[in-house]
Amino acid sequence: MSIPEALGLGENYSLHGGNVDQLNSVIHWLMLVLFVGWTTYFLIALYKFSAKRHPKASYSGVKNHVSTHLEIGVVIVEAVFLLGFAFPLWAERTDTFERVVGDDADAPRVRVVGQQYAWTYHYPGNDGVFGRTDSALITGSNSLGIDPLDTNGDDDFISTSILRLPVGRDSILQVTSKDVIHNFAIVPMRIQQDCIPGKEIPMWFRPTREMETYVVCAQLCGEAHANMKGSMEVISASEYYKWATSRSDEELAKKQK
Ligand SMILES: [Cu+2]
Repeated sequence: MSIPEALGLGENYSLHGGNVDQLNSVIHWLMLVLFVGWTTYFLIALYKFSAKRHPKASYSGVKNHVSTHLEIGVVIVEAVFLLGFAFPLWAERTDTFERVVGDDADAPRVRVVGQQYAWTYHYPGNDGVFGRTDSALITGSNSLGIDPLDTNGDDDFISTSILRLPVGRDSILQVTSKDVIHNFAIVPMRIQQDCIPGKEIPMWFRPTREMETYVVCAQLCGEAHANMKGSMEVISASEYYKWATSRSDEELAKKQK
């Protein structure tokens, strides 16, 4: 059984997810080695230095430096994992999204807005540009505060029930929140990101297979946090663009009435 299986992560459905699983596995094996090592040391110490064998305590203690060297070794190995592997792996998921847009101007982009206790998805529509949003413009009928005066927003559409993305394309999610800190997590895609009010944080990934799954909130955000689940669907690119175009046309027709 592999480590991701043992952790109940399920199958990976994203292009980069193999690297996340690999790092996760290596870290867990390292922790197992440390756990067994320190437990063994603890048991030996209990036996060797018991009150029965040494009724009088030694005040000079251990003279050699083996444990110091061991600890420095562990710190170095952990620093290499963190700085050499974990940071670059994550930077690739967030900091390089502009390169994705540069390579593929049509790359699907979705604003993901968290609020207690639901997710709303804001698609930029056919023009690929999000309309300006302002929390001061939020009303019952304009839940994301899209500025009606900004023409970029005329063809924007919103999905409250489901996040749809095309298979085999790099998709960029821009994650934010309307109230408290949430965390948008898609476990089969091996990706997640904190949603912070006032900030829009990008993350991107490429789904490799068509699938239906769910997204969750991975940051305790209030009493109904556990209900903060949403559906997600990865569909063929042609189906996706057909859906997105028709939703966008609908919105535009509504505004031109
Ligand atoms: Cu939450």
